[in-house]
Amino acid sequence: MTGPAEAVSEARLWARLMDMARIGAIPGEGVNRACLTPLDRQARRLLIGWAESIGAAVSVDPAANLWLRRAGSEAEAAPVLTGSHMDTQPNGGRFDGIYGVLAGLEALTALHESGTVTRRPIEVVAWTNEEGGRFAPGCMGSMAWSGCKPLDAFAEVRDPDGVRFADALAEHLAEEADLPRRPLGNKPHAYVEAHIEQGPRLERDGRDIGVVTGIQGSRWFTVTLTGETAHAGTTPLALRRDAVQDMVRAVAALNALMQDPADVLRFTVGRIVVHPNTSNSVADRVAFTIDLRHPDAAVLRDRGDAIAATVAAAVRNTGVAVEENFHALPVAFDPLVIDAVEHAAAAQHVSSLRLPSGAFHDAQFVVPICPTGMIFVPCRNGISHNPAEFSSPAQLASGTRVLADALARLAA
Ligand code: HGY
Ligand code: MN
Ligand code: MN
Repeated sequence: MTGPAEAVSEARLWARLMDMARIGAIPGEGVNRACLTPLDRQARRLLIGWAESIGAAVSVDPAANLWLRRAGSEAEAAPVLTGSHMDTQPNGGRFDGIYGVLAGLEALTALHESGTVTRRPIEVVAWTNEEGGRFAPGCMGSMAWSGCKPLDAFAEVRDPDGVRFADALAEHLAEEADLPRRPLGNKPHAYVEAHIEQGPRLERDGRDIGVVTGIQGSRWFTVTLTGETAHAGTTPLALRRDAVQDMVRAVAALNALMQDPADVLRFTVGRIVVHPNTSNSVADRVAFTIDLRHPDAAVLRDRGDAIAATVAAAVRNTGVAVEENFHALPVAFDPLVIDAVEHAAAAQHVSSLRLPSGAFHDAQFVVPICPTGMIFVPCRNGISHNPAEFSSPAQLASGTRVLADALARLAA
């Protein structure tokens, strides 16, 4: 009798990952599959078909989080939860997020095929909008589910085309009206999420599995500078209220604020929206994003809280508005799950390394609800949020076998 880990199929997992990678494929083997879009729904239908083929029960909650449930011998026992997200960055790769959902499905399939009965039910969740690429911030589905934020706190967030989150969600739920519903929030026994590392540690240290110890904190801001538009040819510079020039001054000042000789702090200006965005008109408005991360909550607080004053002191002649729209505190994962993952890796005779996560994940918001942890697999050169993102079939299958083993342990 094979155990669930031995029943994991590397070929089936890889084939399903490649099937998903075709939904929203972009040049360079990348994927652009935003949340709450027809592409997202096409991917979800594919997943649902596979889940139903092993008798898993499918349901959707008010935040459009998608749930696949495998029964346990004790129906009322708190389930063991795994999963990740199916949405990608606009210029994303084939593995970020979707790997954890398909690894969860593969674990359910392996449990099914090995005839393993677990006491606890096991659920796989696909969280809505983890990336925050279309609607900022990320992790809306897991924040709504965990009660970190009420779902309607996101209603008025608009995507680059001006679509309201509430409208995109309503349209999505209407398109999936045929699927059973479940309420927001439940109390799992434990949560384990499988994910590519998105960093270089495992590959550099030659380890197969990352036993994730926690996640650093993240804060997102949008800074809006408002000046006055003018003719590029006739307006003297001395009379201009140029939002682009003030953005340059503001970012230079923020670079100084965010100095860290140890290179632990992460400060990114990744999105800049300029109005009117024409070559021969002075910009009257610039909105730019700040993504600030650090493992120490105090550093995150002090540097983040200094942003508004730093920008105000740096600009010359524009109005300043700073809005914070995401604040995920650093979290430490639970020894119950860390140990289950470490023991599962040992049982699978693969090498492992304990390490923190530089990327944020939905797991960050599950921590207050139940014992939580993650499993990392190596990714080539640590590249992610990039079409070149790659993990090998063997690496992905190894992580999935450890996941199946850990889930079986926690669900016993
Ligand atoms: O941005 C992040 O850390 C995650 O990969 N979305
Ligand atoms: Mn991810
Ligand atoms: Mn990501």
